Amino acid sequence: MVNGYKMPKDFLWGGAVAAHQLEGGWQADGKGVSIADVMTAGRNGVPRQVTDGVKPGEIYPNHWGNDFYHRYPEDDQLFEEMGFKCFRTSIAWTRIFPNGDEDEPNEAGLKFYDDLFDNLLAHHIQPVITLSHFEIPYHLVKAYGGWSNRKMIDFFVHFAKTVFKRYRNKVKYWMTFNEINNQTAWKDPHPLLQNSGLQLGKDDNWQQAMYQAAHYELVASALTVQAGHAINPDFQIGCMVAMCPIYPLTAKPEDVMKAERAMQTRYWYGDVHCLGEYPKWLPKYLERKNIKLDITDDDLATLKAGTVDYVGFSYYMSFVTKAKADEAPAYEYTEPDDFVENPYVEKSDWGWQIDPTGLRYSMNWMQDRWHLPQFIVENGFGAYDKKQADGSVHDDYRISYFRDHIKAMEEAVALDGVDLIGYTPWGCIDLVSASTGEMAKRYGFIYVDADDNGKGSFDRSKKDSFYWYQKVIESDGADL
Ligand code: BGP
Repeated sequence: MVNGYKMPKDFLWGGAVAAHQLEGGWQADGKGVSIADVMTAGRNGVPRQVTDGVKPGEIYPNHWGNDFYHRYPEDDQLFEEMGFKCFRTSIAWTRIFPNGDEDEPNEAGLKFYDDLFDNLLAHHIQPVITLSHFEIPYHLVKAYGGWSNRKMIDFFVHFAKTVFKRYRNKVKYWMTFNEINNQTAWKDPHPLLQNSGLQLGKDDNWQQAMYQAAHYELVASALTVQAGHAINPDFQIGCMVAMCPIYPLTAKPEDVMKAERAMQTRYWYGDVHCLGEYPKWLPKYLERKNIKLDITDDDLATLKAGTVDYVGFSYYMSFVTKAKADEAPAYEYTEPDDFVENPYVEKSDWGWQIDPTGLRYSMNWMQDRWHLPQFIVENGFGAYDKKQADGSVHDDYRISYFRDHIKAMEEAVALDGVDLIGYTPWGCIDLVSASTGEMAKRYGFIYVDADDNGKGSFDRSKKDSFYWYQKVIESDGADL
């Protein structure tokens, strides 16, 4: 029914990346050490680890990324050739404040983003900026315990105000914390703890620590939204939620209740960001778990006054859960313990369940719950690509993933009335994987000749999906 549907002319087609996964130049021009710089590569079943400083003999893939720091003029050119209207990246906090707690910013770091944004704009591409994408200054982790400390709010807001003022005429769309909700449901150790910089010991009450960190991040986000609007009333400042809808495995009422609790556990962050308040079930849950949080009345007023302008979200897959035998009446959801496989969908080589309908379902769910415009700021297919001698890559699997998801996105807009700002596929140019630290898990339309150990020419070449996406943008999404 929606075949040939055209998205509006001002729809923001583009691509997405994050500073630490592609820039490299980890010590360039006065940059400080971020938590991403002390994250090892995950190898042979061993997950990525945060080491106490940079250790000789370890592999730290974020030190080189795909060398975007030095090669962005060539990359921006390729993005323009694909027809990008926008490019989502993040600002590495440690380029601006190397330790995170300084008063004065590092001018060379600010200049790097000035040059990058100017170059993008010269190519008719508007930057879309995430303030915190899985990296905080490592000094803040060591000296303050990361987001376990209320002081982080001031450091973050100071960073945000600094870049808001500097780029007030270059950037309109901002996001505060990348995938903020990928914290509370996951057990330690998990690489996404990079966001919060928590370093938990085995005996720590990880839920206590994560809910507290989440609260401080949400307060920081709300203050940031208010500060941004004061600096430029035209700013659009969003949240960024990792959206993986969770289905019940069966129609058994206990499974349905479990899935509802799972959705609450993963998406209450969105309630705070968009509605300005904690959902009613959460204090009850914290009380049962004996979790006591430092939340002041001022904090609650801040959350109410700092709601976001739009919902930015990533969508890769859906999850499924089912009730355990003794589940009722508490129903508690933890990842990955409560995952079960969906018998109806295919999976990627990394076990990510492929579910385009889940994207449309999610967009409807968020629209009904949060009543805000949406921006799909990540979506994509990680795969092992094979480069041919002439540099080409025949990635029909990626094209088919995108075709199905863009179709579902267009159905949500055309048939369900979702107000959608844009679509920026993840890793539009190959970069380092956040979860595994591999280069081999590739998402790009543009191939980068580098391996997991940072060896290779780093030359760029166009995959088949490059030409396909070019055609999609050119036809406003009609020609899939
Ligand atoms: C999201 C992150 C990105 C990104 C992507 C793909 O969780 O926001 O940073 O990397 O997922 O994940 P991965 O790189 O682990 O395949």
